[in-house]
Amino acid sequence: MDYLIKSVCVVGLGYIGLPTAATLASRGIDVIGVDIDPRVVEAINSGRSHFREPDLDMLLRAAITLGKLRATGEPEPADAFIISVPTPFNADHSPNLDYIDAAGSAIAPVLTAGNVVILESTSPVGTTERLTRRLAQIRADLNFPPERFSVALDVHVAHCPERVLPGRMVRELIENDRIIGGMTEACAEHAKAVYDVFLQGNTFCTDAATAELVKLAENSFRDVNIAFANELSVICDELGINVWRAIELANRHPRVRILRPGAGVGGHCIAVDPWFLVASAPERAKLIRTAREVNDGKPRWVITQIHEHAERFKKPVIACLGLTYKPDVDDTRESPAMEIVAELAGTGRQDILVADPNLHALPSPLAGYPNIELCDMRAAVRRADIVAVLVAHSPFRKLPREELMRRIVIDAAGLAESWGTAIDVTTGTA
Ligand code: SAJ
Repeated sequence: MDYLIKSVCVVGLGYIGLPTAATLASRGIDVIGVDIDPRVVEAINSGRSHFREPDLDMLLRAAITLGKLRATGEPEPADAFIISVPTPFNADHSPNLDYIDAAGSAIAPVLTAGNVVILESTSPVGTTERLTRRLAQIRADLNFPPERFSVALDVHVAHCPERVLPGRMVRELIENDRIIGGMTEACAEHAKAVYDVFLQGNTFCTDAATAELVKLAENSFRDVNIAFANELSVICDELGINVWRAIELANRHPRVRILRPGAGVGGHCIAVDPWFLVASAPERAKLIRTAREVNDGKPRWVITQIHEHAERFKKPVIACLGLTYKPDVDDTRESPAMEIVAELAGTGRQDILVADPNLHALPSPLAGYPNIELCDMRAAVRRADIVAVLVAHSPFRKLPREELMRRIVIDAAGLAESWGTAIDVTTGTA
């Protein structure tokens, strides 16, 4: 069956919703973007993205200028609905589905027969079914998918998890393969019609629960692999071995691909999603839980290393290089570097100089500390007793080697190789 998609309502204009909305609009679809934050709505309607992402501003400006994208606070009728709202976790690591529930309640009144509703937010297994039940409850006049195959549905529902990498979203959105999990086969086919509008990658259809699990498995796979690398870095430090060199050599094996150790795992995906699997099967998800714990423990280990070196100074000046959750982005959410800087500053025993080429101001959680100063990376190194490299931002590679050689360098990000080896470097780099 052919499904015609002329208009799409995207609920949640964040890191995924906005690039998706702009991409659909760039292909001639009439897109209504919905966000609960009026500042976001206003910025988008004036052609500005509220976060930095390569090429997104250009795409967005074109969509707004052509009149194909309009942001608003309330959902409006459309052929298809895409829900891309956050799925955080609660204090006990259980998933918080409030935003998805709220999005379901918001779109339900404007649904009509012939619609498809797509959940893109990363979700615990069973969430698409939960969303379907909610929609069916509110709209008893429409026929929604039951758990088993059915015919003559009024509204199709599917899960199509996003997979784009921040920093490369605009390209990956079009090029990456996508998994489409329908509540029924027809639901998956209908959702596929939406992605056929812009997708160059392949689509693979399955059921909703499998699609939910696949997305969680992808991010857990990466988390487990990074935990392995982080554990190796701690072992290597104890044995006096350069972990970066060791991993580089191990990866020369054709079937070995160890990821990079670091100051910890941050962001709103890899540090969050594995917990959804743990919450679904707490007794079974042993490895996945341990990986989370290993990665969450890494910032503390880096802090201990810094403190050990700081002991020899009366009031040490510590330059912390990098604050964001990963290299070459401006996103500090769940950033291990933020955690490290806050903890170091909190002791009050040291002055902290923070340098991050992607940030123009200290993020609010750090702004209140009197002993943290944001400064240029070269000035930070020049003034510091100890240099802690927390994020491998590209510009740090150009730091003058002679300046670094006169300092204690604690390299949690693996940049020492780019400065040459004759630097007193610690933390898993020997
Ligand atoms: N990290 C390491 N070592 C590595 C790679 C990453 O310590 O070798 C750290 C990063 O520094 C960062 C964290 O892990 O703190 C996550 O970074 P990332 O680049 O691995 O992933 P995200 O969170 O930016 O995006 C991930 C991607 N998932 C996968 O690669 C399987 C992306 O494709 C997903 O769309 C995204 O999660 C998401 O939204 O789920």
